[in-house]
Amino acid sequence: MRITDARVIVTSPGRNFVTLKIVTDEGVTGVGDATLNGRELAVASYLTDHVIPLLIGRDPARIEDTWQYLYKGAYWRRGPVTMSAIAAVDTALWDIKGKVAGLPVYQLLGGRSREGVTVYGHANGENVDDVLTEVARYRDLGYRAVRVQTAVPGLEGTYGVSKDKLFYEPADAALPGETAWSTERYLGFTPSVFARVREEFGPELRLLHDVHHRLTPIEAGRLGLALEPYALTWMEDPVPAELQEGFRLIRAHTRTPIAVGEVFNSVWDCHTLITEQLIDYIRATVVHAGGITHLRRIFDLAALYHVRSGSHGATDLSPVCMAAALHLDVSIPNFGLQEYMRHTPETDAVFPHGYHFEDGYLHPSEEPGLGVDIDEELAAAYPYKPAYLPVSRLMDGTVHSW
Ligand code: KDG
Ligand code: MG
Repeated sequence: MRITDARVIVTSPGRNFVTLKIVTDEGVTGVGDATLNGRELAVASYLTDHVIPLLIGRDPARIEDTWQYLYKGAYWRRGPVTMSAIAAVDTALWDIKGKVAGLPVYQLLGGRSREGVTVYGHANGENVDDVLTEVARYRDLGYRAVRVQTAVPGLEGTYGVSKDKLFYEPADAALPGETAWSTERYLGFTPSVFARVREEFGPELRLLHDVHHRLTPIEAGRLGLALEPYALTWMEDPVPAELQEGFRLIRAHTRTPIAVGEVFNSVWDCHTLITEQLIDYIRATVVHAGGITHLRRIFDLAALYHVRSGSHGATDLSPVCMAAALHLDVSIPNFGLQEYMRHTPETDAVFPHGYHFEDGYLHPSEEPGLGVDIDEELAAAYPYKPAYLPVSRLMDGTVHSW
């Protein structure tokens, strides 16, 4: 079997998605997600101009060799654009392999390690009463884990607190919007939110919180300590993670578990975090961390050091990425949690898929391959729209971390 064609499909059914479709001489096709929020066209060009010409004529069965060829052969390694492009190729090749074998991809990864994939949703609100209503909504939908975010009083626009419910769309403007940040207000307010949520929902519901890289390590230590009475499953992205050693300081000050990795694209972004046991959950994804092949390598390393998976699954990761994530989630030994933000009905129609939610769990498709496709005709009805993530500024106007 040979690859005869590969095409990049950019579509915006409510938000932008980039999808690679690989076609073979035997008519078997595979899809891979290549969406990089706010930088979609950079990955589309990387694929079209630099990767697709190298794929034509290759044997689609040689997944590992193709990965190594694209990673090592290009001289320029890593980075979100390169790794999202490699991820798209890798994911599409796993899809083809599953279809050729007549098996869902998780069977090729060793088969099931669990019955379902436990997911968490986002409860967010403008104030504590709003957020309590949202947590109740997720509990009533059957979710066993909920991420809780509340607008910080006195701040204009808190990142991660969306107006939409069930969806989450932070890339909302043709040029970046701005949000304000005050560490003092945030640290003073956030523990009181979790006190109310625990009081209302009891000890069993798993609670999570995303700091969106806004703190320094010692501030994160203080927040983690203040949150200890409310037994969070994790505190996410407490600090920007370029300085992996910085997490030693957080660890020294709190027993609140730490999750990080949604912006990581390689095992080299997290090897110190994992091997020094500075984190509890690694949140890297199929689309941004080199596909199923590389993400599995990261999860295998993590398993040796008591670190579980907790993959990012916001709406900017397409249903193709979600389908691929679920095959990994259900098969690896050290699965922790999977984020699950629902897609809009328009997105679901463009990406018909066989995975489904039931009773707090997502279940991968049982169809051969990934069990997801793209309706190219429908996709063409939604042209690309520039959309940026907002920039955060401190109260004095300084550009702040995100
Ligand atoms: O593209 C950025 C979003 O996916 C991100 O802000 C979502 O932090 C996020 C999360 O945990 O879902
Ligand atoms: Mg996050």
